Amino acid sequence: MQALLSTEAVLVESYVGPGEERSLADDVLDGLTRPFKELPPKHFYDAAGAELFDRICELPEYYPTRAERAILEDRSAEIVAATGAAELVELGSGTAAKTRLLLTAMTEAGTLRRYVPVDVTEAMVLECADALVDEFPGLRVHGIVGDFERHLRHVPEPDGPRVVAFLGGTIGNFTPGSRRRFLRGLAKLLRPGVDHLLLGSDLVKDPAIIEAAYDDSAGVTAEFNRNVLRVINRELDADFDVDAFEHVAFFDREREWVEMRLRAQRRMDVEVRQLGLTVAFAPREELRTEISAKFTVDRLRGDLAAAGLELRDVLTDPDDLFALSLSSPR
Ligand code: AVJ
Repeated sequence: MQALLSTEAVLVESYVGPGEERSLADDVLDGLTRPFKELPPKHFYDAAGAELFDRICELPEYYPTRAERAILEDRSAEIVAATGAAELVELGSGTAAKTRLLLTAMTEAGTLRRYVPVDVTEAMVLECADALVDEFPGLRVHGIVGDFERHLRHVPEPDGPRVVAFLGGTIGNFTPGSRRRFLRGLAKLLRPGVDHLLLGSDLVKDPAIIEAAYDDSAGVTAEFNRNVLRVINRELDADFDVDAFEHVAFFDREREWVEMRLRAQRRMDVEVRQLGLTVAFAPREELRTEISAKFTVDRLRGDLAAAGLELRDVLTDPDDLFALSLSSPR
């Protein structure tokens, strides 16, 4: 652990150090040597990828961000009243745009004490800590620079009634088994009878609406998808011809998830020099880059129950596009 900043109001600790890049190397070695090629979506988000994702959130077709914000605008006061939250722990906090709605409601209820953002991007955690202690007088921030899949044990002991927020629908990026395992890890941060999980989940709906959200007419999602190849080219000295890959997005009705893939438009041999690896692509061969699961309330309840969590409340937007759920350990 490295302490990056420590003042009266702000403490930021980092758990990502040299050697952490292994995760990309391991995922590429693992994922590109399989019979069905696959990469985990977390490597989309370098600076360019984070910017492309911000642009996605503004697209007319991409409804989840707007729908979730609408729920928070409407119901934050109710969430705070139901939980008595004094502390907000946020996983994948980013710029904390939607967080402010919750922190404001906590201020208005007179309960706000501490914000604990967890994010892999050091600059994000430092900048948002700095901004938030200015915006919310008396707030303390304990930031964790780390991967929410690996560093949850570094989240400090609770300081008052806690809400752990995992927003945006990112829970959909996990396959069903690892989703339940991850939720079990989250449940360990919560005390029965006191603390709550606030989980953002995209809902099952007309596949045409979902597919448009992941294949927008301006082509921003396609660029976001291809960006993972640029990350690999730069970080692992690879030579992907990025423009030779076509963006593919489709809703799998049986599994109730949307998949993004990159389809090779011709035969290719790609060198990943840092790994001493040559990866052959057949014409039209596809590389899966993301799954984003869509939920029914029943499925959500089942996944939470498997993690020892009981669903207390489901809040949706007027069009039933997206859900924020409140649950607590049994
Ligand atoms: C950030 C994981 C919630 O799955 O909708 C947006 C990422 N991928 N467009 C999602 C994403 C394509 C997004 N999450």
